[in-house]
Amino acid sequence: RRGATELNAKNKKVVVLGGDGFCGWPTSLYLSDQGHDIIIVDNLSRRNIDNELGCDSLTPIASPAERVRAWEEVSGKKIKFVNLDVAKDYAELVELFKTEKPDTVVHFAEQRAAPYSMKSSKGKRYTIDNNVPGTNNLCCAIVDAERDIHVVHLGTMGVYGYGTSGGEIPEGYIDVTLPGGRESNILHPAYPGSVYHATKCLDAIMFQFYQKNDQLRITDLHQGIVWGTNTPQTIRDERLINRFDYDGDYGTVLNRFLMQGAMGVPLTVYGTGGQTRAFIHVTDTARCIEIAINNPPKKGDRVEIFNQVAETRRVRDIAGMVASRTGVEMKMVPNPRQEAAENELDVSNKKFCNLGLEPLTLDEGLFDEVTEVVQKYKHRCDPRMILPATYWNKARAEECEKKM
Ligand code: NAD
Ligand code: USQ
Repeated sequence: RRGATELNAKNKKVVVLGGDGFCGWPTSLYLSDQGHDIIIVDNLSRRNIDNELGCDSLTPIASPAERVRAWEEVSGKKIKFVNLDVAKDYAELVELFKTEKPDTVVHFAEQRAAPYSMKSSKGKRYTIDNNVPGTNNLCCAIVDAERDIHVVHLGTMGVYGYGTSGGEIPEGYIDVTLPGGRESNILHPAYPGSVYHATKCLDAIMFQFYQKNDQLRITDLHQGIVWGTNTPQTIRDERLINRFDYDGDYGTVLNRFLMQGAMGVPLTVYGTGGQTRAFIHVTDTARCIEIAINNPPKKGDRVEIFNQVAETRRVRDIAGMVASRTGVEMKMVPNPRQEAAENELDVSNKKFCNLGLEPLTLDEGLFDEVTEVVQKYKHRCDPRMILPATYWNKARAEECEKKM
Protein backbone atom coordinates (compact mmCIF):
# COMPACT_ATOMS: atom_id res chain seq x y z
CA ARG A 1 0.00 0.00 0.00
CA ARG A 2 2.24 2.71 1.27
CA GLY A 3 5.32 4.25 -0.08
CA ALA A 4 7.18 1.50 -1.91
CA THR A 5 8.16 3.60 -4.89
CA GLU A 6 8.92 1.69 -8.03
CA LEU A 7 10.87 4.60 -9.49
CA ASN A 8 14.34 3.42 -10.53
CA ALA A 9 13.74 0.27 -8.48
CA LYS A 10 16.02 -2.70 -8.99
CA ASN A 11 17.45 -5.16 -6.57
CA LYS A 12 20.60 -3.73 -5.09
CA LYS A 13 23.45 -4.91 -2.91
CA VAL A 14 23.18 -2.84 0.27
CA VAL A 15 25.61 -2.63 3.20
CA VAL A 16 23.73 -1.54 6.33
CA LEU A 17 26.12 0.04 8.84
CA GLY A 18 24.52 -0.21 12.30
CA GLY A 19 22.13 -2.93 11.11
CA ASP A 20 21.81 -4.48 14.58
CA GLY A 21 20.12 -1.36 16.02
CA PHE A 22 16.54 -0.19 16.58
CA CYS A 23 16.15 1.30 13.08
CA GLY A 24 18.85 -0.74 11.31
CA TRP A 25 17.50 -4.22 12.07
CA PRO A 26 13.91 -3.73 10.82
CA THR A 27 15.25 -1.79 7.82
CA SER A 28 17.62 -4.65 6.94
CA LEU A 29 14.75 -7.15 7.07
CA TYR A 30 12.45 -4.91 5.05
CA LEU A 31 15.08 -4.38 2.34
CA SER A 32 15.87 -8.11 2.27
CA ASP A 33 12.15 -8.87 1.97
CA GLN A 34 11.96 -6.47 -0.99
CA GLY A 35 14.66 -8.52 -2.73
CA HIS A 36 17.77 -6.48 -1.98
CA ASP A 37 20.99 -8.30 -1.02
CA ILE A 38 21.88 -7.20 2.53
CA ILE A 39 25.14 -7.17 4.47
CA ILE A 40 24.86 -5.91 8.04
CA VAL A 41 27.92 -4.27 9.62
CA ASP A 42 27.81 -3.58 13.36
CA ASN A 43 30.32 -3.55 16.22
CA LEU A 44 27.58 -4.24 18.83
CA SER A 45 28.50 -1.06 20.72
CA ARG A 46 24.81 -0.44 21.48
CA ARG A 47 24.54 -3.78 23.28
CA ASN A 48 27.73 -2.91 25.19
CA ILE A 49 26.33 0.49 26.25
CA ASP A 50 23.33 -1.37 27.72
CA ASN A 51 25.81 -3.37 29.81
CA GLU A 52 27.59 -0.16 30.84
CA LEU A 53 24.31 1.54 31.87
CA GLY A 54 22.99 -1.58 33.58
CA CYS A 55 19.84 -1.77 31.47
CA ASP A 56 18.54 -3.79 28.58
CA SER A 57 16.05 -3.69 25.74
CA LEU A 58 12.55 -4.33 27.12
CA THR A 59 12.16 -6.94 24.38
CA PRO A 60 14.56 -9.90 24.52
CA ILE A 61 16.72 -9.48 21.43
CA ALA A 62 18.51 -12.47 19.95
CA SER A 63 22.23 -12.47 19.08
CA PRO A 64 23.10 -11.26 15.56
CA ALA A 65 23.93 -14.84 14.51
CA GLU A 66 20.56 -16.12 15.73
CA ARG A 67 18.73 -13.20 14.14
CA VAL A 68 20.10 -13.83 10.66
CA ARG A 69 19.60 -17.60 11.03
CA ALA A 70 15.96 -17.05 11.99
CA TRP A 71 15.45 -14.69 9.03
CA GLU A 72 16.81 -17.30 6.64
CA GLU A 73 14.46 -19.89 8.14
CA VAL A 74 11.34 -17.75 7.79
CA SER A 75 12.12 -15.97 4.50
CA GLY A 76 14.62 -18.18 2.68
CA LYS A 77 16.82 -15.09 2.30
CA LYS A 78 20.39 -14.76 3.52
CA ILE A 79 21.75 -11.73 5.35
CA LYS A 80 25.48 -11.59 6.03
CA PHE A 81 26.64 -10.14 9.38
CA VAL A 82 30.09 -8.51 9.73
CA ASN A 83 31.37 -7.33 13.12
CA LEU A 84 33.44 -4.25 12.32
CA ASP A 85 33.95 -0.83 13.94
CA VAL A 86 33.26 1.80 11.29
CA ALA A 87 35.13 4.44 13.30
CA LYS A 88 38.24 2.30 13.82
CA ASP A 89 38.57 -0.60 11.37
CA TYR A 90 39.31 1.49 8.30
CA ALA A 91 41.29 -1.06 6.24
CA GLU A 92 38.55 -3.68 6.75
CA LEU A 93 35.91 -1.20 5.60
CA VAL A 94 37.80 -0.43 2.38
CA GLU A 95 38.32 -4.15 1.79
CA LEU A 96 34.60 -4.80 2.34
CA PHE A 97 33.68 -2.21 -0.28
CA LYS A 98 36.26 -3.61 -2.74
CA THR A 99 35.19 -7.24 -2.36
CA GLU A 100 31.43 -6.88 -1.92
CA LYS A 101 31.01 -4.01 -4.42
CA PRO A 102 27.76 -2.70 -2.89
CA ASP A 103 25.50 -0.32 -4.80
CA THR A 104 24.46 1.46 -1.60
CA VAL A 105 25.64 1.92 1.98
CA VAL A 106 23.01 2.88 4.54
CA HIS A 107 24.71 4.57 7.50
CA PHE A 108 23.00 4.11 10.89
CA ALA A 109 26.22 3.37 12.82
CA GLU A 110 26.40 6.25 15.27
CA GLN A 111 25.88 6.86 19.00
CA ARG A 112 22.35 8.21 18.77
CA ALA A 113 21.11 9.19 22.23
CA ALA A 114 21.20 12.91 23.05
CA PRO A 115 21.13 12.22 26.84
CA TYR A 116 23.97 9.67 26.63
CA SER A 117 26.00 12.27 24.70
CA MET A 118 25.44 14.77 27.54
CA LYS A 119 25.91 12.38 30.45
CA SER A 120 29.53 13.16 31.20
CA SER A 121 32.72 14.16 29.46
CA LYS A 122 33.07 10.44 28.63
CA GLY A 123 29.72 10.45 26.82
CA LYS A 124 30.50 13.68 24.98
CA ARG A 125 33.94 12.55 23.87
CA TYR A 126 32.83 9.05 22.91
CA THR A 127 29.95 10.41 20.81
CA ILE A 128 32.25 12.74 18.86
CA ASP A 129 35.04 10.14 18.62
CA ASN A 130 32.64 7.49 17.31
CA ASN A 131 30.32 9.47 15.02
CA VAL A 132 32.65 11.93 13.30
CA PRO A 133 35.45 9.46 12.35
CA GLY A 134 32.80 6.90 11.36
CA THR A 135 31.32 9.22 8.76
CA ASN A 136 34.73 10.38 7.59
CA ASN A 137 35.92 6.76 7.28
CA LEU A 138 32.83 5.88 5.25
CA CYS A 139 33.38 8.69 2.73
CA CYS A 140 37.12 8.16 2.61
CA ALA A 141 36.74 4.37 2.14
CA ILE A 142 34.39 4.85 -0.82
CA VAL A 143 37.01 7.10 -2.44
CA ASP A 144 39.84 4.62 -1.64
CA ALA A 145 37.86 1.62 -2.87
CA GLU A 146 37.20 3.51 -6.13
CA ARG A 147 33.55 2.49 -6.11
CA ASP A 148 30.56 4.64 -7.09
CA ILE A 149 28.57 3.76 -3.94
CA HIS A 150 25.47 5.75 -3.00
CA VAL A 151 25.50 6.75 0.71
CA VAL A 152 22.16 6.98 2.51
CA HIS A 153 22.75 8.55 5.92
CA LEU A 154 20.38 8.76 8.86
CA GLY A 155 20.58 12.33 10.02
CA THR A 156 18.18 14.10 12.36
CA MET A 157 15.56 16.86 12.43
CA GLY A 158 17.56 18.24 15.35
CA VAL A 159 20.17 19.72 12.97
CA TYR A 160 17.70 22.53 12.25
CA GLY A 161 17.31 23.50 15.91
CA TYR A 162 13.89 23.94 17.47
CA GLY A 163 11.97 27.17 17.52
CA THR A 164 14.59 29.16 15.69
CA SER A 165 13.60 29.14 12.07
CA GLY A 166 10.00 30.48 11.85
CA GLY A 167 7.77 29.09 9.10
CA GLU A 168 8.00 25.72 7.41
CA ILE A 169 11.42 24.04 7.61
CA PRO A 170 12.46 23.26 4.03
CA GLU A 171 14.31 20.10 3.01
CA GLY A 172 17.93 20.88 3.83
CA TYR A 173 18.59 24.10 1.93
CA ILE A 174 17.42 27.71 2.23
CA ASP A 175 17.52 30.72 -0.07
CA VAL A 176 19.63 33.57 1.30
CA THR A 177 20.91 36.93 0.15
CA LEU A 178 24.61 37.05 0.99
CA PRO A 179 26.38 40.25 2.04
CA GLY A 180 26.90 42.20 -1.20
CA GLY A 181 23.48 41.13 -2.48
CA ARG A 182 24.30 37.78 -4.16
CA GLU A 183 21.40 35.29 -4.03
CA SER A 184 22.32 31.77 -2.95
CA ASN A 185 20.78 28.48 -1.80
CA ILE A 186 22.79 27.06 1.11
CA LEU A 187 22.58 24.34 3.77
CA HIS A 188 20.07 25.36 6.46
CA PRO A 189 21.99 26.83 9.41
CA ALA A 190 22.85 24.16 11.99
CA TYR A 191 21.66 24.73 15.55
CA PRO A 192 22.20 21.53 17.58
CA GLY A 193 20.79 20.96 21.07
CA SER A 194 23.21 18.25 22.25
CA VAL A 195 26.67 16.88 21.45
CA TYR A 196 24.93 14.04 19.61
CA HIS A 197 22.94 16.45 17.44
CA ALA A 198 26.18 18.42 16.85
CA THR A 199 27.77 15.30 15.30
CA LYS A 200 24.93 15.16 12.76
CA CYS A 201 25.63 18.82 11.85
CA LEU A 202 29.30 17.94 11.36
CA ASP A 203 28.27 14.94 9.23
CA ALA A 204 26.27 17.29 6.98
CA ILE A 205 29.30 19.53 6.40
CA MET A 206 31.49 16.50 5.66
CA PHE A 207 28.98 15.16 3.17
CA GLN A 208 28.88 18.55 1.45
CA PHE A 209 32.68 18.48 1.20
CA TYR A 210 33.02 14.88 -0.11
CA GLN A 211 30.29 15.49 -2.67
CA LYS A 212 32.06 18.62 -3.91
CA ASN A 213 35.55 17.14 -3.87
CA ASP A 214 34.99 13.51 -4.90
CA GLN A 215 31.52 13.62 -6.48
CA LEU A 216 30.20 11.11 -3.96
CA ARG A 217 26.49 10.45 -4.33
CA ILE A 218 24.92 11.12 -0.92
CA THR A 219 21.39 11.28 0.50
CA ASP A 220 21.04 12.71 4.03
CA LEU A 221 17.75 11.87 5.74
CA HIS A 222 16.75 14.29 8.47
CA GLN A 223 14.63 11.94 10.52
CA GLY A 224 12.27 12.77 13.37
CA ILE A 225 11.75 10.72 16.54
CA VAL A 226 11.06 7.07 15.72
CA TRP A 227 8.37 5.16 17.59
CA GLY A 228 6.86 1.67 17.46
CA THR A 229 8.56 -1.69 17.86
CA ASN A 230 7.75 -4.34 15.34
CA THR A 231 7.28 -4.25 11.59
CA PRO A 232 5.63 -6.79 9.26
CA GLN A 233 9.04 -8.51 9.04
CA THR A 234 10.17 -8.54 12.71
CA ILE A 235 6.77 -9.90 13.78
CA ARG A 236 7.29 -13.08 11.78
CA ASP A 237 9.31 -14.87 14.46
CA GLU A 238 10.04 -14.18 18.12
CA ARG A 239 13.79 -14.35 17.36
CA LEU A 240 13.40 -11.40 14.95
CA ILE A 241 11.92 -9.04 17.54
CA ASN A 242 13.17 -5.46 17.43
CA ARG A 243 14.85 -3.77 20.41
CA PHE A 244 12.76 -1.48 22.63
CA ASP A 245 14.56 1.17 24.67
CA TYR A 246 12.69 2.64 27.62
CA ASP A 247 15.41 4.01 29.92
CA GLY A 248 15.99 7.72 30.53
CA ASP A 249 18.97 7.89 28.14
CA TYR A 250 17.99 5.78 25.11
CA GLY A 251 14.20 5.54 25.37
CA THR A 252 12.54 8.02 22.99
CA VAL A 253 9.59 9.97 24.25
CA LEU A 254 6.53 8.28 22.74
CA ASN A 255 7.77 4.72 23.34
CA ARG A 256 8.63 5.76 26.90
CA PHE A 257 5.12 7.12 27.46
CA LEU A 258 3.51 3.98 26.00
CA MET A 259 5.67 1.82 28.26
CA GLN A 260 4.96 3.98 31.32
CA GLY A 261 1.23 3.89 30.51
CA ALA A 262 1.26 0.09 30.34
CA MET A 263 3.24 -0.10 33.61
CA GLY A 264 0.89 2.32 35.40
CA VAL A 265 3.79 4.74 36.04
CA PRO A 266 3.04 8.52 35.73
CA LEU A 267 4.12 9.82 32.30
CA THR A 268 7.38 11.77 32.58
CA VAL A 269 6.67 15.05 30.76
CA TYR A 270 9.79 17.25 30.93
CA GLY A 271 9.11 20.90 31.81
CA THR A 272 5.77 22.13 30.43
CA GLY A 273 5.73 19.53 27.64
CA GLY A 274 5.51 22.44 25.20
CA GLN A 275 8.33 21.01 23.08
CA THR A 276 7.07 20.24 19.56
CA ARG A 277 8.90 17.47 17.75
CA ALA A 278 8.61 15.46 14.52
CA PHE A 279 7.62 11.77 14.64
CA ILE A 280 7.74 8.75 12.34
CA HIS A 281 6.81 5.07 12.83
CA VAL A 282 9.62 2.53 12.50
CA THR A 283 7.83 0.80 9.59
CA ASP A 284 8.01 4.08 7.65
CA THR A 285 11.70 4.48 8.51
CA ALA A 286 12.34 1.34 6.48
CA ARG A 287 10.05 2.42 3.64
CA CYS A 288 11.67 5.86 3.42
CA ILE A 289 15.10 4.29 3.22
CA GLU A 290 14.06 2.11 0.33
CA ILE A 291 12.66 5.16 -1.47
CA ALA A 292 16.00 6.93 -0.92
CA ILE A 293 17.93 3.88 -2.15
CA ASN A 294 15.79 3.70 -5.28
CA ASN A 295 16.17 7.41 -6.05
CA PRO A 296 19.88 8.26 -5.71
CA PRO A 297 21.20 11.64 -6.77
CA LYS A 298 23.14 11.67 -10.03
CA LYS A 299 26.94 11.89 -9.91
CA GLY A 300 27.83 15.55 -9.49
CA ASP A 301 24.49 16.49 -7.90
CA ARG A 302 24.70 18.19 -4.52
CA VAL A 303 23.79 16.18 -1.38
CA GLU A 304 20.12 15.16 -1.57
CA ILE A 305 18.27 15.97 1.64
CA PHE A 306 14.85 14.63 2.66
CA ASN A 307 12.94 15.37 5.87
CA GLN A 308 11.99 11.89 7.08
CA VAL A 309 8.96 12.77 9.20
CA ALA A 310 5.28 11.87 9.28
CA GLU A 311 3.89 14.60 11.54
CA THR A 312 4.73 17.03 14.32
CA ARG A 313 3.24 16.91 17.80
CA ARG A 314 3.67 18.64 21.13
CA VAL A 315 5.08 16.43 23.92
CA ARG A 316 2.20 17.22 26.33
CA ASP A 317 -0.32 16.38 23.58
CA ILE A 318 1.16 12.92 22.97
CA ALA A 319 1.29 12.39 26.74
CA GLY A 320 -2.40 13.39 26.78
CA MET A 321 -3.18 10.79 24.08
CA VAL A 322 -1.46 8.05 26.09
CA ALA A 323 -3.01 9.24 29.36
CA SER A 324 -6.54 9.12 27.97
CA ARG A 325 -6.01 5.60 26.59
CA THR A 326 -4.41 4.18 29.71
CA GLY A 327 -5.89 6.26 32.53
CA VAL A 328 -2.35 6.92 33.77
CA GLU A 329 -1.71 10.52 34.77
CA MET A 330 0.98 12.86 33.42
CA LYS A 331 3.63 14.08 35.78
CA MET A 332 5.45 17.30 34.85
CA VAL A 333 9.06 16.71 35.94
CA PRO A 334 11.76 19.41 35.90
CA ASN A 335 13.40 19.39 32.47
CA PRO A 336 16.90 17.87 32.63
CA ARG A 337 17.66 19.30 29.17
CA GLN A 338 18.72 22.75 28.03
CA GLU A 339 16.03 23.32 25.40
CA ALA A 340 13.22 25.77 24.59
CA ALA A 341 10.26 25.16 26.92
CA GLU A 342 7.78 25.79 24.09
CA ASN A 343 8.31 25.79 20.33
CA GLU A 344 6.36 25.58 17.11
CA LEU A 345 7.49 23.18 14.38
CA ASP A 346 6.28 23.01 10.82
CA VAL A 347 8.26 20.72 8.53
CA SER A 348 8.11 19.99 4.83
CA ASN A 349 8.14 16.28 3.89
CA LYS A 350 7.04 16.88 0.30
CA LYS A 351 9.86 14.96 -1.36
CA PHE A 352 8.96 11.62 0.23
CA CYS A 353 5.24 12.22 -0.29
CA ASN A 354 5.85 13.03 -3.96
CA LEU A 355 7.73 9.71 -4.25
CA GLY A 356 4.70 7.81 -2.96
CA LEU A 357 5.05 7.73 0.85
CA GLU A 358 1.76 7.84 2.75
CA PRO A 359 3.12 7.99 6.27
CA LEU A 360 1.48 6.28 9.22
CA THR A 361 0.36 8.73 11.90
CA LEU A 362 -0.27 8.51 15.62
CA ASP A 363 -4.01 8.26 15.07
CA GLU A 364 -3.85 4.94 13.23
CA GLY A 365 -4.23 2.46 16.06
CA LEU A 366 -0.59 1.46 16.23
CA PHE A 367 -0.44 2.34 19.92
CA ASP A 368 -2.06 -1.07 20.46
CA GLU A 369 0.88 -2.87 18.86
CA VAL A 370 3.39 -1.16 21.16
CA THR A 371 1.12 -1.63 24.18
CA GLU A 372 0.83 -5.38 23.47
CA VAL A 373 4.62 -5.69 23.25
CA VAL A 374 5.05 -3.76 26.48
CA GLN A 375 2.39 -5.82 28.30
CA LYS A 376 4.10 -9.00 27.17
CA TYR A 377 7.56 -7.98 28.38
CA LYS A 378 6.89 -5.58 31.24
CA HIS A 379 8.29 -8.11 33.71
CA ARG A 380 11.68 -7.27 32.15
CA CYS A 381 11.38 -3.56 32.99
CA ASP A 382 13.66 -2.17 35.70
CA PRO A 383 11.64 0.73 37.18
CA ARG A 384 14.87 2.37 38.40
CA MET A 385 15.78 3.10 34.77
CA ILE A 386 12.63 5.12 34.04
CA LEU A 387 13.40 8.54 35.52
CA PRO A 388 15.87 10.77 33.65
CA ALA A 389 19.43 10.40 34.91
CA THR A 390 21.30 12.83 32.67
CA TYR A 391 21.40 16.64 32.94
CA TRP A 392 22.58 18.94 30.17
CA ASN A 393 24.69 21.12 32.49
CA LYS A 394 25.35 21.90 36.14
CA ALA A 395 22.64 24.56 36.32
CA ARG A 396 19.99 22.13 35.06
CA ALA A 397 21.17 19.43 37.48
CA GLU A 398 20.93 21.84 40.43
CA GLU A 399 17.52 23.13 39.38
CA CYS A 400 16.14 19.62 38.89
CA GLU A 401 17.49 18.52 42.25
CA LYS A 402 15.82 21.50 43.95
CA LYS A 403 12.43 20.84 42.33
CA MET A 404 12.34 17.03 42.58
P1 NAD B 1 20.80 2.28 17.72
O1 NAD B 1 21.79 2.73 18.73
O2 NAD B 1 19.73 1.34 18.13
O3 NAD B 1 21.59 1.63 16.47
C1 NAD B 1 22.84 2.05 16.02
C2 NAD B 1 23.66 0.82 15.69
O4 NAD B 1 24.95 1.24 15.23
C3 NAD B 1 23.90 -0.05 16.94
O5 NAD B 1 23.56 -1.39 16.67
C4 NAD B 1 25.39 0.12 17.23
O6 NAD B 1 25.96 -1.04 17.80
C5 NAD B 1 25.94 0.45 15.84
N1 NAD B 1 27.17 1.27 15.87
C6 NAD B 1 27.38 2.43 16.53
N2 NAD B 1 28.65 2.86 16.32
C7 NAD B 1 29.23 1.94 15.49
C8 NAD B 1 30.53 1.84 14.93
N3 NAD B 1 31.49 2.72 15.18
N4 NAD B 1 30.79 0.77 14.11
C9 NAD B 1 29.82 -0.16 13.86
N5 NAD B 1 28.59 -0.11 14.38
C10 NAD B 1 28.29 0.94 15.19
O7 NAD B 1 20.17 3.60 17.06
P2 NAD B 1 18.89 3.74 16.12
O8 NAD B 1 17.79 4.25 16.93
O9 NAD B 1 18.71 2.51 15.30
O10 NAD B 1 19.37 4.92 15.17
C11 NAD B 1 20.07 4.64 13.96
C12 NAD B 1 20.44 5.94 13.26
O11 NAD B 1 19.25 6.67 12.99
C13 NAD B 1 21.33 6.83 14.11
O12 NAD B 1 22.36 7.36 13.33
C14 NAD B 1 20.40 7.91 14.60
O13 NAD B 1 21.09 9.10 14.73
C15 NAD B 1 19.35 7.98 13.50
N6 NAD B 1 18.05 8.41 14.03
C16 NAD B 1 17.41 7.67 14.99
C17 NAD B 1 16.19 8.12 15.51
C18 NAD B 1 15.44 7.40 16.59
O14 NAD B 1 14.43 7.94 17.09
N7 NAD B 1 15.85 6.21 16.99
C19 NAD B 1 15.64 9.31 14.99
C20 NAD B 1 16.33 10.04 14.02
C21 NAD B 1 17.54 9.57 13.55
N1 USQ C 1 10.93 14.12 26.69
C1 USQ C 1 9.97 14.19 27.71
N2 USQ C 1 9.85 13.11 28.53
C2 USQ C 1 10.60 11.97 28.38
C3 USQ C 1 11.55 11.92 27.33
C4 USQ C 1 11.70 13.02 26.51
O1 USQ C 1 9.28 15.19 27.88
O2 USQ C 1 10.43 11.04 29.17
C5 USQ C 1 11.07 15.27 25.76
C6 USQ C 1 12.48 15.81 25.64
O3 USQ C 1 12.75 16.81 26.60
C7 USQ C 1 12.50 16.34 24.21
C8 USQ C 1 11.50 15.46 23.48
O4 USQ C 1 10.72 14.81 24.48
O5 USQ C 1 12.02 17.65 24.17
C9 USQ C 1 12.13 14.40 22.59
O6 USQ C 1 13.04 13.61 23.32
P1 USQ C 1 13.51 12.17 22.78
O7 USQ C 1 14.42 11.58 23.78
O8 USQ C 1 12.33 11.38 22.35
O9 USQ C 1 14.25 12.57 21.42
P2 USQ C 1 15.69 13.21 21.12
O10 USQ C 1 16.50 13.34 22.32
O11 USQ C 1 15.47 14.44 20.31
O12 USQ C 1 16.39 12.11 20.22
C10 USQ C 1 15.68 11.15 19.42
C11 USQ C 1 16.67 10.07 19.00
C12 USQ C 1 17.75 10.70 18.13
C13 USQ C 1 17.11 11.42 16.96
C14 USQ C 1 16.08 12.46 17.42
C15 USQ C 1 15.27 13.02 16.29
O13 USQ C 1 17.23 9.44 20.15
O14 USQ C 1 18.61 9.69 17.66
O15 USQ C 1 18.08 12.07 16.20
O16 USQ C 1 15.12 11.78 18.29
S1 USQ C 1 14.87 14.69 16.51
O17 USQ C 1 14.36 14.88 17.87
O18 USQ C 1 13.86 15.03 15.54
O19 USQ C 1 16.08 15.46 16.32
